[in-house]
Amino acid sequence: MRKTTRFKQMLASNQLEFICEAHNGLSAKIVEEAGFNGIWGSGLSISAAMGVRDNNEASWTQVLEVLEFMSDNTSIPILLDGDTGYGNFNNMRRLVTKLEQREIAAVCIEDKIFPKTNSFIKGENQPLADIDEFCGKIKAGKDAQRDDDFSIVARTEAFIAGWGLEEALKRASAYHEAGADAILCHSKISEPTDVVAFMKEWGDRCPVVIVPTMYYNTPTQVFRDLDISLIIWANHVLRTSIGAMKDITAHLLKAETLRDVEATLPPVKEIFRLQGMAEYAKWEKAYLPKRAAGGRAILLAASKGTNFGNLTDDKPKAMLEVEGSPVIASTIRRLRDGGIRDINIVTGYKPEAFNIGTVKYHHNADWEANGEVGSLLAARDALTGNVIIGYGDIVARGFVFRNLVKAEADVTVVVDYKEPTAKTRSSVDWAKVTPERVEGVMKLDYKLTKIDDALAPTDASGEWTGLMRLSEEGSKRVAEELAALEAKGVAVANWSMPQLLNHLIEAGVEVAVQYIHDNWLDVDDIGDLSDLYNF
Ligand code: SPV
Ligand code: MG
Repeated sequence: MRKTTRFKQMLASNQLEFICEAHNGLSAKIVEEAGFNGIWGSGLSISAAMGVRDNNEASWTQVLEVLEFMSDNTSIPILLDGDTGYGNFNNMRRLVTKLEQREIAAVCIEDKIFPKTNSFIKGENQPLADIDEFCGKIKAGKDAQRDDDFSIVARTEAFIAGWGLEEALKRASAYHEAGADAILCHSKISEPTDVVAFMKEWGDRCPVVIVPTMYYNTPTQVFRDLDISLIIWANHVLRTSIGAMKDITAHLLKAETLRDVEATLPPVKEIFRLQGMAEYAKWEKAYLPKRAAGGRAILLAASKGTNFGNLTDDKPKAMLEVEGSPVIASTIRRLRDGGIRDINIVTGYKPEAFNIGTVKYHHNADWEANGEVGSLLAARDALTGNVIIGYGDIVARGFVFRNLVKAEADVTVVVDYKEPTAKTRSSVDWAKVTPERVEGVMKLDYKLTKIDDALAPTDASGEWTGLMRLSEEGSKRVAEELAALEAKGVAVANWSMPQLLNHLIEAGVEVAVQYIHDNWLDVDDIGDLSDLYNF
């Protein structure tokens, strides 16, 4: 059912209905969730929430913008407090059109002069509109509406301005005849005397709306007995929030801690719920391309490094600095560029030397005795989901990580296909890859068959860089293999990473290869460290 129709039915129903004030998208939602069947778009509250006076200081289009958020965020009808209609008959026509476009169900206009002042501020000093002029405004609004069920509530300020019952009735009759769908009879005294007197004379000519802000002590049954149609709780959400905001700010200023506060507040996830994040998540799933979840990285950085002399007296080689930045920081920066945020470092030698923020540390206490897999096991908790595993002393260019993140296989290793004679090092993880590399063809489906540092360089397909990536499935498989080996009593903690990879291959796991050429460094000695200057 349209919001206009629902509001019209509320006016017509023979039971007393209630609507509650809201002043923005959030409070409107809260009013709806509370169970109210309608919202009062209060001029006082909307202007106050903007930090301005209820004197038409906010332009009507600014009010319209707030209403749009309120309407978009709710399914119940909104009755806008349209002040005086923001001008003459012509402004009223345009207002009704714009309100209908935003699915606002109804507007209430009051018989004062633009720019108005709130009724509770020197109400008796405020001039009332000329009756005929105001009737013309009502007619113009009714003629402008396209939806037959859009309602115009005419509000008389006769009591507020001190004119009394006779004037109120005269005006209400004229407005009713001009086509108003309901009369709002406003009063500022603490007893319901004005509305009681009005209702006695008015009878059931058309629905009557009241705002009992000032005669708040009146039992609601009095209004039922009077056959009032609709009660507006006009400013109570705003006033409550003013109280809450004052309390929290005073407390925080004084306490200088959140400790006593957190448990008293709606949790942050309540904000997300009210913002409709659940609905967002549903559509994100439907429309956003599945991004390879960035996942995490585990960097094995337990070893001291044997070729750096006294440079590694107080820190491991991964923390040796080049131009003020540790070796491992360079890798972390590039991992982050590749979308990896959850970075895990396994320490061993001199763990206290690591001072890199926003990473998680794991410690391999047995780093001297066991092997690289021992370090991996120390970070076992992180071995889930998509994981890049590397060493703390391997530095590679950003594209290497960016490509690796996108790998589709469950296990992927990065192999440098440079000719094996390029550099002679003490221990090289030669990789045997199938099929044999075809020059210039990089897109082949290469698989690792073995890593073997005893392989004759000329028999190798390239050198394993020490970098690998496991998919969610891959890390699950690796964790299972490790657990199975441990269960069999295999001292798997003493294994090297190549041993683990060879074991996986033997166990039938396909290990995909991403080839690169150069663009990485294994920082093993001072020479490598100086290469990092230009890297
Ligand atoms: C409002 O809520 O802005 C109203 C009601 O117009 S009152 O403040 O009582 O005038
Ligand atoms: Mg108002």
